Amino acid sequence: MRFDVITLFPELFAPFMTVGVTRRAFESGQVDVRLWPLRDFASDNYRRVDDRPYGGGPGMVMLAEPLLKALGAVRNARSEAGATAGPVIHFSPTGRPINQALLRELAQGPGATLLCGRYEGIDQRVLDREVDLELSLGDFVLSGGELPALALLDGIARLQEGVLSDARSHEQDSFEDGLLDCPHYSRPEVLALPEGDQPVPPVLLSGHHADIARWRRERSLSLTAQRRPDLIAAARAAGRLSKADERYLATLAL
Ligand code: 9D3
Repeated sequence: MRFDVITLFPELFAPFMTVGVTRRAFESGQVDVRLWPLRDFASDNYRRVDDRPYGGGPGMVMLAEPLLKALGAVRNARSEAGATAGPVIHFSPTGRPINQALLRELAQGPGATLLCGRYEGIDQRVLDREVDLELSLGDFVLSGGELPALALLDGIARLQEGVLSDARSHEQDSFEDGLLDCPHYSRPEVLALPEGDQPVPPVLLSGHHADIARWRRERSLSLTAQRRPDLIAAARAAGRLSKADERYLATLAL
């Protein structure tokens, strides 16, 4: 699949795409990322890409014309390469929150064109004419859409075939089953600390696979109930909680 990224800061992308488990997906072209520096599409001699907002107020607005030119160039390039157009996605604090279901959907499609905003936002007429989907990384304020775009690309890259060595890593991910992940431990068995020793929970050393699975499920349930009660409600509504899960949840003092 192919992603075309329109950004004022293309140099931010390579450092993320050349490290870690996702590197393979990017370098093999499984996830083919093309960068389009927005300033190259500016019309005037100053390479201007922003201006003051009509109606006044603080901050600057990204100009429609460079964005429309860049989007046109991307559309032509995708068409010439025989790539499906795919959706145009704009990253914005007013977008709908990115979640794992959306990443799974995009991971099965032809890719997308990613529009990274800076400043206060982009001219609304570009959104009205060209944008299919507005996405947010969550309810906090960033300085632009590049990190959200990288977050989306990272999440999609790790869903590609052959990226995670153990295929089952997907299924145990937080959110793949709708609950937060359980805690993990590795060597040494006892961590000696000034405040006292911290042993690994004995059940994990017991070799009793059913007991270990039940412990992990219960840790997931209690953590999710404490931190993300909304996810418990969603799992319950989707019929993803067993009778044993419900019995355990009923024992928790929340
Ligand atoms: C004063 C109103 N601000 C909205 C909270 C203006 C504003 C702040 C920051 C407009 C744009 C931005 C830049 N942010 C993004 O481009 C962005 C973003 C974010 O800030 N948080 C979460 N997800 C995203 S996706 C793009």
